[in-house]
Amino acid sequence: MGPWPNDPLGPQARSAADIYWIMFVAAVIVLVIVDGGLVYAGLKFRDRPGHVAKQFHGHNVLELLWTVIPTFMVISFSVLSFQKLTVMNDMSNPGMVMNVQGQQWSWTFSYPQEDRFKLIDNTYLSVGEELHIPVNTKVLLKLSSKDVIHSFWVPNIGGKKDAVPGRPTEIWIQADKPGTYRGQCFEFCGTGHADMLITLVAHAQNDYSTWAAEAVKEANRLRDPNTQKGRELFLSLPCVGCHTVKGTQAAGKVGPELTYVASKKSIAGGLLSPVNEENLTRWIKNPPAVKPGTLMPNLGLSDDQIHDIVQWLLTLKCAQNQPKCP
Ligand code: HEC
Ligand SMILES: [Cu+2]
Repeated sequence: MGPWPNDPLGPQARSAADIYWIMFVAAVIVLVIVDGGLVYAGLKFRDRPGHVAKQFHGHNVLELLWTVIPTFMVISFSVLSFQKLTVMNDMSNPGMVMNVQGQQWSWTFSYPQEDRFKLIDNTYLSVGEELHIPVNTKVLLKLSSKDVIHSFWVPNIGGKKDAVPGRPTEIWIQADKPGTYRGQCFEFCGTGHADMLITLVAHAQNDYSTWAAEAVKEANRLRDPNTQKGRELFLSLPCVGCHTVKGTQAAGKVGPELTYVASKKSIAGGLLSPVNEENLTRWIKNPPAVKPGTLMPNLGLSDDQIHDIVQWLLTLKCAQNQPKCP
């Protein structure tokens, strides 16, 4: 099912869904009794030829019942709500703590200052677009905002909290099973509000460190001086005469555009897939050997040069949710 609060996939959402269903069922029962009684009374006691409507004043038992029962119901709902709220607002003993910042119009997720998230420039992993958590772990999110009020909400996982500039707020989330959950900023925050999406990815406990290692490698690639060397090399070679990379002076039209090459499913017209270090290296090393007759020549680069160029090409990714991704 889609992002829908009544399909709870975590304890936080379940608390809210439980109370929703209890109140919904109670409301339906009240509706049936009250409207049923009304219709019944209207039909049975109505004024009609041969029948004079009964005249009476007050009915102690009935009045007592319809005062006591609703009072009891409202009190029970309050107690129930407070009970659930205590669980939902219980920030104690998180398995992991993260900082989440909202800005017009995206979220930035900063991972804990632990070795597994440490980058080569001694900062810690911090990424936009996707929030990755391990399953069955209580994750505390410290929310903040750079500009206006935003609101963090992943319906299936539950909990909804505003991110307010200058006033830190907290929320905890937990996912029952691995998967990708969609969310959305829930506070109108300007023209880009509708596109301020959240992708929450829950990993099985043992997959989480694999993901973390991969994400750290990815982030390090952007910080690696060799990647910069690869970019300069690419721009100094005939590559630019044949390929376009937006944001650089490479504007060639002979070969495919490489602006988001690392986000493509395949390269060389589908011959090489996925787009990873191995396949890019194989291609650039000797294109005609991979695809005889291709218009891209073997440029006779050294392994080091190819390595640096490939490291840079791997950073040419399309941010998720961007409209013009391949
Ligand atoms: C003479 C023009 C030419 C030059 C120079 C050239 N390429 Fe290419 N390149 C092409 C063409 C044409 C293709 C499409 C090949 C095919 O699918 O048959 C291609 C494909 C690619 C691809 C795969 C892209 C995709 O989406 O399929 C990559 C990556 C690539 N080139 C990188 C480079 C790099 C890096 C250099 C410089 C070291 C370079 N190219 C130099 C023409 C060129
Ligand atoms: Cu927002």
